[in-house]
Amino acid sequence: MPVTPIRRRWKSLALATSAVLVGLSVPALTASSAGAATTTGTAATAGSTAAYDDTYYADALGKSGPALKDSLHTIISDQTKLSYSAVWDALKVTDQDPNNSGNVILLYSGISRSKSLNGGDSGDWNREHVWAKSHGDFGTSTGPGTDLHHLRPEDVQVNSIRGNKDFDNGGSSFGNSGGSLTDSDSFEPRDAVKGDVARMILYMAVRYEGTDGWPDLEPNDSVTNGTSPYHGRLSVLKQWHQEDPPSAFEQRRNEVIYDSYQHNRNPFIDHPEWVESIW
Ligand SMILES: [Ca+2]
Ligand SMILES: [Ca+2]
Repeated sequence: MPVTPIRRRWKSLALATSAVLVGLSVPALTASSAGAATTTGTAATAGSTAAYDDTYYADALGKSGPALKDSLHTIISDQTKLSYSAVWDALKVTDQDPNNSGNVILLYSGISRSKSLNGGDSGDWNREHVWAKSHGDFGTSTGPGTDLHHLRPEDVQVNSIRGNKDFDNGGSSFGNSGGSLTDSDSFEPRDAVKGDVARMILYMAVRYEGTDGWPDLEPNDSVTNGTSPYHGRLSVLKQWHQEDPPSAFEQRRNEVIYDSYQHNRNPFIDHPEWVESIW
């Protein structure tokens, strides 16, 4: 039976609060992992910022492992797609600084920078592909290269330093790092976005299964993936997912993409326990 997503308004606070209680009752009862418990607590504290409606996931609820992944793939593949040029304006909304509506927050740097400084010069911010676009070589035509769920504003030079490295622990600081580290073959984001990065990579793995003209993207435990459609390191990403559960900023971002742009969701922000179920 096709699932009809319920397009709940972000600003419907009363409805949102009740949706939190209803929506989270299912994972709270069925999952016992520390991640799920943490997230339930976070969501309850955060109130309206954590709201979603589990009707969206109706076909996936109760499933696990490959069956869950397959069901989520079907659900989240029903989406609107953006052009690469449209991504600029979308990021100004999805990544707006909660404390300054004229700015965006840069993912790895943690810097708040003027929305108007989007571009390619030193001091500008540009469109970082968290799943490095060379991993599968999908470029920037409409598809995975324009999928807002893994695109984030980042300082031009920091974006270049990250390059197409896999994610792993370790390395040295650099200019505007914000606490992020890098070495010759990997990149470690600052603590506050480690889980965000993990959930973005795992979203891409479920969304892109090689069925729609794009490569089948999958996580693995390597830091030498090059142009293969893989991204590492899975064991580290899972650890980061546990250490850094979804924040209000990340949950709002998921809502904005769902409500205003792509009309699909990152399941691992809504149901953190599904990471362990699939991987
Ligand atoms: Ca985070
Ligand atoms: Ca995949």
